[in-house]
Amino acid sequence: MFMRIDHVGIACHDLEEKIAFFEQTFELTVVAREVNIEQGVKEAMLRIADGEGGGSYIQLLEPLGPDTPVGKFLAKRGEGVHHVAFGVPDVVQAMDKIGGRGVRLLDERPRHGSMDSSIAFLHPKDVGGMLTELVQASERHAKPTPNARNADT
Ligand code: MC0
Repeated sequence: MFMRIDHVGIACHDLEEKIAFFEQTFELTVVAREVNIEQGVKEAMLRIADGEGGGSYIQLLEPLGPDTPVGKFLAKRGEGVHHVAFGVPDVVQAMDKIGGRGVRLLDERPRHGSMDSSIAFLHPKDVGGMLTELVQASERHAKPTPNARNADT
């Protein structure tokens, strides 16, 4: 069912500061940036590798406010790994299968994710304490344009 680790989402207080750290320390490149109102985040994707059907990334997440999933996470736990996202070929099919196996779905239907992907979350309490995201990549997600440092998408 899982094709790859699509991304690791990291919650931070200051997106620009964290981008600079990841670029300078690990020589990663930002390939997309987005403000996702529905999810309450400002985020950046830094490419690790390309792959068939989708790449893999570090996703840096700054909350748009305290009363958002990432805002609440930061208040409770501080900065750190917020979720792990797995690439799937068909997110609706994966939701049906996983939901049918007793794991709580946090989304009734797929939502808009980074780089036009379709995403859905699974309850962390049902996945060993790990907030888990399913990602069906778009073509753009699989082959992002490099150097989107200042391009909000
Ligand atoms: C909460 N919990 C977590 C967690 N967040 N455990 C592991 N990782 C996390 N990130 C734990 C809490 O400690 C608590 O455990 C229990 O789950 C319930 O949490 P809560 O604090 O009572 O509830 P809420 O209101 O904070 O909700 C948590 C929940 C929520 C995961 C349901 O954040 C959610 O629906 N998240 C999915 C959407 C999301 O995270 N969006 C932002 C990323 P105890 O033991 O204390 O009961 S958007 C994104 O990433 C997009 C842009 C993309 O990838 O493209």
